[in-house]
Amino acid sequence: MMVRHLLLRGLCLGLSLALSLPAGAVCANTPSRQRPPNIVLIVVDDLRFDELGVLNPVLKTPNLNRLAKEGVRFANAFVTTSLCSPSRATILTGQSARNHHIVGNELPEPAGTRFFPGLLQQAGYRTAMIGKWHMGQGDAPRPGFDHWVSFAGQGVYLPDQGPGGHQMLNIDGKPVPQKGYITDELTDYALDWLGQEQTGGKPFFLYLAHKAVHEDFTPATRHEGQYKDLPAPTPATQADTAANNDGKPRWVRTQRNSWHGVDYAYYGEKSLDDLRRRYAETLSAVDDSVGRLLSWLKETGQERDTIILFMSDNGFLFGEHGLIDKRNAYEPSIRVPLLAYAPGRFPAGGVVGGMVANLDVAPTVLDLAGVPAPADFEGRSFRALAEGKPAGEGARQELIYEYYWEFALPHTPTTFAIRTDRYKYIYYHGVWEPEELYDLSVDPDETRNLAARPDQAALKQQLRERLFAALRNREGERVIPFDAKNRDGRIYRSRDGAPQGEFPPEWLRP
Ligand SMILES: [Ca+2]
Repeated sequence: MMVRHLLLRGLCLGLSLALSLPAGAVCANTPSRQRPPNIVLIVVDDLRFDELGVLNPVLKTPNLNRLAKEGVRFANAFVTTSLCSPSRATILTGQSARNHHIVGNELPEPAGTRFFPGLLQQAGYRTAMIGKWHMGQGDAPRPGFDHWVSFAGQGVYLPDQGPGGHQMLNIDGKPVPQKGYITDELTDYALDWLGQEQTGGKPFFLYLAHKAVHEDFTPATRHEGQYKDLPAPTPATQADTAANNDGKPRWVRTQRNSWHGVDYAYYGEKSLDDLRRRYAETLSAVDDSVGRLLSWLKETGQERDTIILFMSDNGFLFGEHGLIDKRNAYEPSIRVPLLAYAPGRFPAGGVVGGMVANLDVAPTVLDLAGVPAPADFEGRSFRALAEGKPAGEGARQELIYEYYWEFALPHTPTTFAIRTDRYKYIYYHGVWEPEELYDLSVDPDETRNLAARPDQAALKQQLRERLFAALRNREGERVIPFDAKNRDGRIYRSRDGAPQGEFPPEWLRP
């Protein structure tokens, strides 16, 4: 507050002199709280919902813990697509993948795509995008941001990992070499911009989009070995047992031995335990980044004028069902951490049980800023929940999930799902695979597939119909041309017939 109060006094003094009024007379009724709040949206890459010290005390994340303890933690936050680009696009457009059309990691945004920071900019905010954009391969500045620091595609942790041996950043359209460890450097750029921002007199919106903690997990030097003694527990569903495989689609068991499976994780260059530890160590620099931001807000007296939202673009499996990474509709993949910190606005230590989604972030930020949401936003503001109030009419009751098969990473089929507060129904498109149905109230780890049980047929059909009714884009067209699944089809094989097909020999490695 101090800096802004000085600034406001300066502005008021100048205005008073211009109007020949006594200093203070004009500005006595213009406290800074009447101004829209500053908003910082921090999006981390591939962070599990439970990779926080407040949920796993083994992890040393004091600054993230502070966001949770002095702010609000959403215990049931999800993504509508568990993949980098589609989810980031959903966060920034307020639309699902079937409507924003960025359905994979290689696709640029269609011309004319509207990102909500542009609406904040029009409403008088100064806006900055710093970090991983990752929609298409280009790093050029996009509309809606006064300041831009980004890089092509995924980016790299260290400068010498870039193409040609040196990674370049794009800063407001100019190529600038990356100098150091990416999480620290993005934080430097963010604080530089915020420092300049103090003299602007407008509220700020900062989109700080980290590359961390995406694979290849690379901790900052100061965090190397931080968790060398970290126990790396194995999820109960990881082992390749008859009990774990019972009821699971064939693709799940096949994926075990792949880039995204526990038997050949990222082609087996590091053990699962090493990956687990390096993932946690890579998070530590993100925690440091949050700490630097909190310190800056305190030093500049803006703690009570600034809202911080912290989340991940998707979840992450670490062995559940024999899988790693994301994409599928299982809980560790679609759940994300979501913290909302705003002293004086949001209750300290609140835990929200209501279901929220990445689709709801854009309407929430606009709501917090007092900017009307466009009619084509598909989500709903969770501001009331963050403030400790009832969700109110129209609160999210379910999540519609969509993931589209990728040529480059073909292990996970196109997946559609509906998740209510109790049930999850999953359907795979274009492959001969069973559906899945789980009662999460008694089976949160998704171990007992109920889809084939006759006594669940009515429930399965009801969820199928709701899912397929929802899977239409805003023109009312089905997202891909298919018939709604209303019966089981001709799914049977002869027990005595030919076995399943084999992979081609050129795909097999020693
Ligand atoms: Ca991601």
